[in-house]
This record gives sequence, C-alpha cells and structure tokens, in this order.
Amino acid sequence: MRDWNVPPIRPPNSDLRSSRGASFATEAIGVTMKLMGWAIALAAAGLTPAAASAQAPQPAQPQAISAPAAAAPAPAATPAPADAAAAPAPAPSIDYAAPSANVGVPIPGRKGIQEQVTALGQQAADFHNGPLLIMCFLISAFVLLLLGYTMVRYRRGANPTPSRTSHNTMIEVIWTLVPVLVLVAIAIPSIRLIRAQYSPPPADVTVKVIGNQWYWTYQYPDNGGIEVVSNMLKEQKDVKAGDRYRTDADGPPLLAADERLVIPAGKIVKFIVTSNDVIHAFAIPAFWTKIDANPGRLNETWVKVDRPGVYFGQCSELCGARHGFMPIAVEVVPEATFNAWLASKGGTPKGAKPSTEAAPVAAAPAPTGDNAVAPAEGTTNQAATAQN
Ligand SMILES: [Cu+2]
Repeated sequence: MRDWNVPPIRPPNSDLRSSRGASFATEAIGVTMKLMGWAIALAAAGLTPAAASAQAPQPAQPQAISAPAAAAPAPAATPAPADAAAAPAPAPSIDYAAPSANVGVPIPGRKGIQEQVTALGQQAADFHNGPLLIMCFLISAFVLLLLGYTMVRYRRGANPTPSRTSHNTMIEVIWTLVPVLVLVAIAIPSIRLIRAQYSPPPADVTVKVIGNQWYWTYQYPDNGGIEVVSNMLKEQKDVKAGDRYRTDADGPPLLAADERLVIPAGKIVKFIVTSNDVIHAFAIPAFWTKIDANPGRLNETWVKVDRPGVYFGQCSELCGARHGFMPIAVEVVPEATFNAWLASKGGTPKGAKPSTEAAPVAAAPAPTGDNAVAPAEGTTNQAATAQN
C-alpha cells in the first residue's frame, strides 16, 4: 500500500537518484541544468532509508485499561480488588500534572508556530522563523518593486515605442540560476532536518501509537506490553451525572484526554505509529511531530523532550465523523515518575523482569463510564463509536 503522505525518503540507490539524476544530467542544457542535477544528487545522497516498514499490525490486545476519575491517586502498583464494583471510584495511577498556559497548548490569538520543546523542533522553527521568512519577504518585496517600476517606467505614456528585445542570454541565465540557488539553499537544511527526524537514535522507550475511530491506544512493548486507551474528555454538560468530565486541570476543551501518553523526560522515545481502521495522523505541534497512522503499516518517528509538562496534539488526518474529537495528550515526567506510572499500569521498566503473577489485566479495574471504553475482543471499538 502506497503511503502518499510520508515524505519521499528513499534509499540512496533508489531510482530517485539514478533515473532522475541521470536524466537531468543528460538533458541538462548549460550551467544551470548541471547545477540542478548536482543539487538533486547532493540531496539524494544525504538521505537515508526511512525505518518505516510495511507490516500488518496485530489487533490490539487490551491489557491494562483504567478509568481514572478526578479522585485522589492510588498508591502505585496496587492491584485492584477482585470485585471492582465494590471499589471506590477508579483512581489515576499518578497525579497528572496541570497543563501550562502557554507551552504545549494552542494560545488564543497567537500567530506562528507553537513553542518547541525538542531540539529538532527548535531547529526547524528557527529555520522557518528566520531564513525562510526573511527570504519570503525579500523575494516578495523584490518582485513587487520590479512590477511597480515596470508599470510606471514602461507605461504607454512614458514609453510610446516599446523595445522589441526577445532574448538576452545573461538575464536568462541569472533568472534561472538565482531561483535554483535559493531552492538549494532551502533544500539542504530541510533535508537534513527530515533525515534527523526519521532516523531515530537507539530508543530508551518505545511506544506503539495506534489510531482508532475515534480514540488512541498507546502500547509499551518494552515495558511489559501494557496498553493505555485514551479518549477525549467531554464537557460537564455532555456527560451523565456522576461521570467524569473535563476540568481545566485536564487541559483545554477538545484536547483533554482521560488517559495521557506518558513518557520520560530527557529520554529518546520512539513512536511506532499505525492504525486499526482508517488513516489517522499522530501530531503534537510542540514536538514538531506529525506522522500518518496507516492501517497495515508502521511509521516511525521519535522525540526527546527535556522539559516535563503536558503537551497537546490532535489527530491530523480526516478520519471520519469524530475526527476532531481524538486529542493526544502527552505528559512528560521525570523518569522515577514514569516508572511509578508504568508500575501502576502493570508494566515494568525496560529490561526488568516482569512479575510472574498478576497479569497486567488484573492491575486495572473494569472500565466504567463513557470515557473508558476498551476494544471488545479484538474488534474495532464499536462501543466507543456508539457512545461517542
Ligand atoms: Cu483520526
């Protein structure tokens, strides 16, 4: 299945360089075309193969699903009582942090790109806000001035007998060469950024992100295979009395989720992104991350976030009626907190021996309420679809 939205990264020996580069070289006319062929070959040589591979994802096997309420946190790793109904309201595993007012969230009236909290995002945003915008401005201003000058200077009244010049080699070389140089100057740092974004260093934590109509599931294959089901939190007026609803401590409307994607700060986190049904897209603006979630295919990206906090994103591919209601809430926590959170979900730190008793399922109370719906026996989440 061809993924139309993945950036065109190919192995260096693919036809990108051999056929296109060769054809440019043979068909090139003059200095300009040679330079163009050189630029493309250079760009292709800088590429490495994307790690994404095509493999059908296994149907999600929900193992640890909890339905946190706004109640006090339970001690980490306490197995739920056998009789979940007799237990008090299900408690969140750790104290979720309150989101910041200006980082990781959209700000009303703000223009431009969200503040970046990854090194790559910072580089990309700086490149956009600096050189790219300056170039855009200079080129637009130059074209506008040239147009204005031509309209005034060569209007019929001022220039009754127009020149019949039709060719000028020097001008043609310049107006071809300069745009090519501008594009090369943009392409080289851009391709370098893309390469860095899609070539993850060895991961400390791997999260398999699965899009579903219309919620996300996050699996931690190296941490005991736990899975978290994340649904949007509804407003108070939209839920039955007694059900959990969004508060400002959860996040902004339409962005708050009942379960967050928890990752450790300062660690390389690799996201393997796929889908159970249609194409979704996993996007977190503050991380400079946006990658498609395709059924039957694994896409891969990574982040390293040093600053603990809560960062919000959304599904960014039209995926059906409730596309706008599948937020992504990422909480970046210190490593100790991350391990406590893992333990509360029945997981273990990477490399640790999973405990023999108490399968992860037993660690979580049965889901209750609208916001805690689990895929039933490997099927797609009809319950969620109906309830949402
Ligand atoms: Cu979606």
